[in-house]
Amino acid sequence: MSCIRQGDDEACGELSLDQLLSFHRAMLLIRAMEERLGELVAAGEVPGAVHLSIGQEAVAVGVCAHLSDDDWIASTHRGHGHFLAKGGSPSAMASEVLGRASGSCGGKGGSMHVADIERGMLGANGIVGGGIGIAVGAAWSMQLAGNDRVAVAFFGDGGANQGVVAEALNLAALWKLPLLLVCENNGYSEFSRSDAVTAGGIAERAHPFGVPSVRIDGNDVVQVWRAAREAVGRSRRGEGPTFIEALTYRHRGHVETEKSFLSRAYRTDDEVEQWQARDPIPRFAAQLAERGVERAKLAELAESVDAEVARVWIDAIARPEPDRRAAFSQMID
Ligand SMILES: Cc1ncc(C[n+]2csc(CCOP(=O)(O)OP(=O)(O)O)c2C)c(N)n1
Ligand SMILES: [Mg+2]
Repeated sequence: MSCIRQGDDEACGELSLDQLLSFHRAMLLIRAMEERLGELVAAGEVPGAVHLSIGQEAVAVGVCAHLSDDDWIASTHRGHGHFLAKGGSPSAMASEVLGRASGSCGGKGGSMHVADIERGMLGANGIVGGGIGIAVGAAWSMQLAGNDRVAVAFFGDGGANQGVVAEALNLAALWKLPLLLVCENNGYSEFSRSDAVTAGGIAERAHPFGVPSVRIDGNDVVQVWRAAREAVGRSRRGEGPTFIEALTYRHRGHVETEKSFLSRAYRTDDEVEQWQARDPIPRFAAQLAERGVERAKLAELAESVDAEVARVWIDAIARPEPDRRAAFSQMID
């Protein structure tokens, strides 16, 4: 955050004011979409389990800022942020989550399967670690095609314990695949603390394979952007994979309905409050304000995002469900 000047739209050092504001807008969009989604879940309007990424927006935004529609990402069960940061349509996501025919997968997938092939979003995934092998395959296909595209696998600290991570590191290192492994370490795997189920450091797991790795503050969008810039650059130059461990926190439960079946709390109010104080969005807004962006401009941005999001959900709710026969049709020929 060394160089932001109001009115200066040229790249100033690393990032232009326009880019910085676009990061802020993208994080606000994810936050507002998921906050409304949480309300709809509570109102019983949403079929299937819903995992919100509120608090983790900076990782999706900082990484995807480097990607075009031609690059691929594979996501997790907590995938709305990845979908939106990759350019997926908020309307198509809202419809999908509500099981409407206008959804990005025709309403067949729901929250855990939001996908948009045109935008290079290979899908959220209900299988923990399931996106990792898919991203390796995507990276290999791009290497075979001889282009400079990259693939990103997002996964959690729980996902980091799946065997496929070692397999991915091995193959990607050996074949120098254009792959980013991005572990969103939010400290929990469902209701288990990471330190109760995970041995040693996660970023360090890349070392034996000779894969460069870095542990970063995943609640600082510029820090994420910088780490991803280096990793994406390396992959585009044909220098192989990078492993990023981004430390972050989910403000909400593992799954929206968890209070209805959990008998006791698995994290303290104190801990949640401490992380809320490091919320990536107000933190970034404060950095922007410090460097001269008027608070009124930031408020205007937030209001316009809120208005857009309200319209998106109202429209999606009014959309029809799929025809029953669509259950037997394929999405991709
Ligand atoms: C292969 C597999 N094992 C177990 C589960 C059940 N499960 C769903 S989410 C989850 C926790 C995942 O934790 P993490 O990877 O840290 O992601 P987070 O929920 O924290 O974003 C588990 C164990 C599953 N969906 N798939
Ligand atoms: Mg986790």
